[in-house]
Amino acid sequence: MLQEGDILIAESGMAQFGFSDAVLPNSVRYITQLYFGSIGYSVPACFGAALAQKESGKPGRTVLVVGDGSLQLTAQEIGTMIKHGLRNVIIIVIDNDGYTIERAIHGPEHAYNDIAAWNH
Ligand SMILES: Cc1ncc(C[n+]2csc(CCOP(=O)(O)OP(=O)(O)O)c2C)c(N)n1
Ligand SMILES: [Mg+2]
Repeated sequence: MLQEGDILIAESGMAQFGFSDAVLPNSVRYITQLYFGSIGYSVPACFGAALAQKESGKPGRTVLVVGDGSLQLTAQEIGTMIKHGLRNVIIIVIDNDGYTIERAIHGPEHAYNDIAAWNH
């Protein structure tokens, strides 16, 4: 689905690992953090990227892929994107019922990996 001129942002967690060896179309820019950086970073990063993209006047979308757990830390920045009238944003939420990457690394049963279920 990605097109030339798009910006792709992947949050820490399954999104980031999933994109680590992806082949992207020409001129798609990719933003992520160091592995296991602070979750929640990607939503305000999406806001900043989409605002800069809009002000550049060039075509393209800002596409965010974010886990359901990370999204809950900084979801208010979706409101900021709406406030600024950004319509060039696509947000894909990996809704997998919590901190899946942590379950894979530290064990599947720990309750601290469970999050509140949101109706995305
Ligand atoms: C501020 C902060 N708290 C905790 C962590 C540890 N951590 C890294 S990935 C992750 C889980 C991310 O869950 P989610 O966004 O739902 O992605 P999933 O792996 O489920 O796709 C956590 C808790 C972190 N990196 N930063
Ligand atoms: Mg998750």
